[in-house]
Amino acid sequence: MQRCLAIARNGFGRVAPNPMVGAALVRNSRIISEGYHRGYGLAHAEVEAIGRVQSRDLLPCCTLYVSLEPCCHFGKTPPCTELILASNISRVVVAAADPFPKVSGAGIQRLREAGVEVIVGVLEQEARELNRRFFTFHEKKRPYIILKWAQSADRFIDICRTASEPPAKISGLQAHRLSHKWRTEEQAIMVGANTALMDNPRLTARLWSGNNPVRVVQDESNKLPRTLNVFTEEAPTVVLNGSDVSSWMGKLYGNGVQSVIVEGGAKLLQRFIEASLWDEARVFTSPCKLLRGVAAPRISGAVQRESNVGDDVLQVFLNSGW
Ligand code: AOF
Ligand code: ZN
Repeated sequence: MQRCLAIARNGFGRVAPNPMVGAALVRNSRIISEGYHRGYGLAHAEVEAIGRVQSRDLLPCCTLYVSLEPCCHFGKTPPCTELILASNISRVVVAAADPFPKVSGAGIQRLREAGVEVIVGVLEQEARELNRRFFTFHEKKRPYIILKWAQSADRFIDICRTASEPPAKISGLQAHRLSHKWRTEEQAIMVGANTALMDNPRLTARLWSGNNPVRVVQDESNKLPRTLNVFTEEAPTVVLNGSDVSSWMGKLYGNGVQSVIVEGGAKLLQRFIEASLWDEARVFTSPCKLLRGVAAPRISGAVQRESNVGDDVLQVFLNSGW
């Protein structure tokens, strides 16, 4: 199963909104074939693994390991359960049940009813963590929410200023680059109206190669001029008008957005924290001091990891934990 999870990761950035899935066929304690979901709309992991077996006669005495419950529905591809049954595989080991409503336990049930021995829950935590965006989206009916900001050593995220002055430079180039990489990894990026006005950000991933996320701006009073950089043609932009965090997230869910990275400002971030509507927070702390300015959001939650990124310290907080 560890191998399944490792190869599943190869699909990162290519399979969304589908999950990353890996599969392996084991005979006499050895992996004789493996495969992973390579891209949205392409064959599922089980199909790849089964299709690569040298001799189909070997299949009945194999155990199929797969990091997600085999599907039993017709989507862009036919159901994996039927291929497993047609292959006469008698034992299947699954890491985690599929939360997708059209599957959701029915794949496991279909196999069991057809006489296949199915074991569920091997490395389940790891499998759910790998596809935390997909699981959050289907189980909580909202995107996976990542909060991100950079603060000075004395916990300010900016100086007090007018829109004609540029924002304070807090973190270094490496942190900046890493945050652009993160933008390519999520489906959407969100900021508040004030940040859109004051910083006039483009919210694209210019310092990394990959897709630009959909830009989401909260603008309660519809005051944002369309000449701002968030409205350029580089990426689509969605404007959210309400004032309630959970209804914004409901809107994004309705549009199929599985993950969002929220980059400020402090007030908007604090609203997510107060509503406890966040999953991960990534905070850069720089060695510089501002002495006064806009106070950084206050967060409580376990620090999952801490590392150095150039001169900055990156802390990752988890809210619920996977
Ligand atoms: C599997 N193995 O490798 C994957 C699964 O439109 P489709 O046919 O690609 O189906 C997409 C759904 O199938 C997706 O939402 C998820 O529930 C499941 N993905 N299932 O058995 C796989 N990628
Ligand atoms: Zn499938």
